[in-house]
Amino acid sequence: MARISPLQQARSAYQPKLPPALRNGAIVAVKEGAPTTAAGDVEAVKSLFPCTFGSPELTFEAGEKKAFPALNVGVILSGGQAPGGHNVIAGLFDGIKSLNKDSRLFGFLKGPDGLVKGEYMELTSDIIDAYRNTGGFDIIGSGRTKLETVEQFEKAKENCGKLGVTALVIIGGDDSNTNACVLAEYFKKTGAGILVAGCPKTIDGDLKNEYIEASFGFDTACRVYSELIGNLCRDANSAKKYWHFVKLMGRSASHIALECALQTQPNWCIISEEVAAKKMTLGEIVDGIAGAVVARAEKGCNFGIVLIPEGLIEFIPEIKVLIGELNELLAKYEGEVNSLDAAGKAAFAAGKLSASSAAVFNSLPEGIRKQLCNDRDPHGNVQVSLIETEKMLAEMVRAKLKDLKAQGKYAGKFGTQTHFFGYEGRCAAPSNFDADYCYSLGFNAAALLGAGRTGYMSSVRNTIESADKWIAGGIPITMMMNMERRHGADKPVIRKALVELDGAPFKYFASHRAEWAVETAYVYPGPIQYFGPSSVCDLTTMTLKLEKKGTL
Ligand code: FBP
Repeated sequence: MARISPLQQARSAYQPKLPPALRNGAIVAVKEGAPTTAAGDVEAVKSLFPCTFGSPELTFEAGEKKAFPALNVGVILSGGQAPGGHNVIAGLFDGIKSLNKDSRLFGFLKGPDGLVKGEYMELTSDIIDAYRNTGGFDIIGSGRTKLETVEQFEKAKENCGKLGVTALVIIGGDDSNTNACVLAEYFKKTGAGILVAGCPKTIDGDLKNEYIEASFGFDTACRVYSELIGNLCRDANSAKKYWHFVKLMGRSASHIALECALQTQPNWCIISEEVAAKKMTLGEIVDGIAGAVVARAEKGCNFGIVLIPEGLIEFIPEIKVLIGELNELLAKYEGEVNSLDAAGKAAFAAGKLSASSAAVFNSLPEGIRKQLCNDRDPHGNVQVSLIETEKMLAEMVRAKLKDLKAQGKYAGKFGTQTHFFGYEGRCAAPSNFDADYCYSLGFNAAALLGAGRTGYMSSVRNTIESADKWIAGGIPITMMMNMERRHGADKPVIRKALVELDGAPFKYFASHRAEWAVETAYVYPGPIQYFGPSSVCDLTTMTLKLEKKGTL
């Protein structure tokens, strides 16, 4: 038998908590709310989803136990890993077994590709038990293939048919749940008899709204990064010789950076959404950090911590325009650029950009120019995790400080270390919050399927309270959609939830950051605790607390 760690062994016995509506099993009484609309571009979304658009919001209450036919369900993990994915699958497994003990669960391998290629494994109780409360997506693997062609949908239908699968659960982020919605629409339109439900996953925290309070994995990932940042804070304050520039994952929104700033109180944290709102230039961002370095140097503190959201580069207005032009160019000249290396692509693009974007492009360090021309992911996104903004900013701040020194305005020392925290947190063992939340999302997805609903996302709400007050239900995925430009064309996608500058989490940060910039006010959260007093084990994120209660 494979060796497992003592923590994993002890943790496998943890029984995640469920909302009261699901404690009797996944047969529920369904309360329908009002019909829904879309997050934007209503008419366009409505015309693309005639069969699933406008479905009502759903709230579940505990149902009476009754006979229910056995259900064959397929499950897919899609997109980037997030702590708790295995618990979603465990919850789904237990949920469909509670409907009927003969229900079966099939895991399609390596993401949506497995569904299209018919690659799967049956998930039996022995397999599920080995993965309860563990991090990672390794039970069946994940992938980023976009489901969008009729050929793919037909293959999916055929492969489900072979297994007698009449319901699918797609566990993913905004792009993957968009896939779920497109598939639900196609299956309904063609009378395939296959239901589709989605579960909100992404460490980025940007798949949320009134009904989806958090995407799973955000809590655990932020705790892991905050532990590491706290450790860096302590190291910086011990050695007193480095400024640490830390880039934090989060492709677009800055929720992770903001949450980590709230947990650790660093000297500086850039919030991309603020950069966009204030139309800040790269130069202004650099001036801000350099200002903090100078102010701390005057107090004799030649060390500090700077947090940088991974998606920053796309929020700097001049660079956003540049990336938009690059996206169009790389799509339009696909045939010509495909054979070129990154340097060749950068040279090709430089010659075709507008004058203003060419000026911005040429002002960037060579490495960043190449990184901006790297291949897009299958959904058309720039792969921001490959762009080394932490190094770029550290170098630009160094150049600025050199100027200030020459002018006699700075006399400190500036040593830097750069870090990127992303992959380190995506497969951590889920915190109690994520273990409970994920298990509930999966079990709740079984309830959605049991209730015969399709095109819904599993929704577990009121998560700021203990699980005995959690509310289970479903929200139509079309309700979260709008149209966006992808791969040079307008596509329906789930609207990303960005950091709101008038929201309580940002306001709290903004009201403290001037003090944190100059003082050494670090907080050291330490590692995730799985055993011990509830006051350290059963925490929610500060973001959620501030969003729901307005205060900490
Ligand atoms: P999802 O949106 O699929 O959850 O992925 C999130 C993420 O972890 C981002 O934070 C990051 O930019 C990206 O995935 C990295 O992608 P990859 O795993 O392909 O390197």
